Amino acid sequence: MSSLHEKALQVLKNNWKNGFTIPCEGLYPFQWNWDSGFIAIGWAHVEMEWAKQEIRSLLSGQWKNGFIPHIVFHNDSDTYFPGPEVHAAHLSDQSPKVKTSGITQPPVMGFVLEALYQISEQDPKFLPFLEEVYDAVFLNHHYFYTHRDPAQEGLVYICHNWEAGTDNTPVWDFIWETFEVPDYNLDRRDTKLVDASHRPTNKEYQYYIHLIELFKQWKYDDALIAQKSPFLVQDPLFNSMLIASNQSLIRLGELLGRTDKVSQLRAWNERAVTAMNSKLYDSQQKGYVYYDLRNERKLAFLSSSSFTPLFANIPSAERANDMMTHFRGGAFSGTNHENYLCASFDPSSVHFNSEKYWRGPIWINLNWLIYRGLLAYGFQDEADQIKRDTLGFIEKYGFYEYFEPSKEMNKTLTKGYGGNNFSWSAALTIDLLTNKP
Ligand code: 9WN
Repeated sequence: MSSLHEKALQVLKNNWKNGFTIPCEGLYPFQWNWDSGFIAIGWAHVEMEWAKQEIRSLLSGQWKNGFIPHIVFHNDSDTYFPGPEVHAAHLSDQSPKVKTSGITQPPVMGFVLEALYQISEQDPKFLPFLEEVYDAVFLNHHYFYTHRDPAQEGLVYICHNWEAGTDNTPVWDFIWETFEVPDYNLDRRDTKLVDASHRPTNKEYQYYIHLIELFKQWKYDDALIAQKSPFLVQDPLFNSMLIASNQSLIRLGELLGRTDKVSQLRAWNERAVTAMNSKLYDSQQKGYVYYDLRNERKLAFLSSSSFTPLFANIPSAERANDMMTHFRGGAFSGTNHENYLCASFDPSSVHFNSEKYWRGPIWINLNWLIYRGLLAYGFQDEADQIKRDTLGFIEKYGFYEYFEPSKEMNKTLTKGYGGNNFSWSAALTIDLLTNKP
């Protein structure tokens, strides 16, 4: 085991709380949904039982209707705002006994299950675990396609920026412009724990909290949210994760003989891929963009999310090739390749900020998704580059939450941005180091 691998494992071990892994000590002290998916992939390489346990713990927070929350509060902590009392998920008649939030995150669990099975080298001993959790993950997809797609287009919406995972992308600025928020009393802890200039502003947090307050008024009723939420967006990353997970659940369902579920997944998936390509692809931007369902307009901005459809086999080979211009002396690489891959927001945009949470810095999970997508399409050079850039950051600075894209600025930097000893940075490093190529 290389020393980087050992260091990564140590980060995961330190963040393991006997049954689940927190993303980051202090900053994120509970179990997070998509973090747990990436973390399980890391655990699977070293301790498969812990990977399984990570997923079981997340699913213990699943609601009766199949919804999986973005946070499960198994434990108490006073280092995070907003905690369980602010989310107040008990207001919904669908919520479970354990405390959870009432919003979700990108649905990675389907493809994570398949990744675990591959890491086990298709070990038949893994199948009982698949049997155990398959229906719960299927039910989650059923929830999305029956509660989050009012026009039955094949694309699901998110109703909160924290559902996107890319929580403070400049794209949300254009949603915030469309409504007013009261002045909430914020009890933020994040800005005391890490450099406040890397985090969202208080004004932005007012919007985040206001949406939660609205959902609570509506008792987290999906029909009311669809009817009234000022934030209702079809997001390219979120839908790509659902589509990639559909495809994994189809393959795993065939293995388990779940014929009816496989047929249903195929039907959802076919419609979803068609809708992604017809509605969210922007041929001028050469990438997948956002659709503001509430205000019926395209938000044609490029972010790292714009490239994640590669991971879900969505674009045609020709379209995928067009998307590569951004990495070949285009906006994301920089004309003279002055940026590392892949900034979380278009570096040529006036809204780009290289240091601030999701407004420009590089995140390891997005890089991992794009790396896998590039490989799948045969873009070997770009895949090699993004892998090199990713591991280069980790080797130089350690397991930070996000990193500076500009090569010039990196000459004088001594650390990454946001939290340190961040679990998915460690887990996906293990995967990148272990998996060939
Ligand atoms: C809100 C845990 C999470 C990630 C998100 C990341 C950040 C939370 C926050 O941390 O969001 O969910 O409080 O900022 O943006 O992607 O899952 O690591």
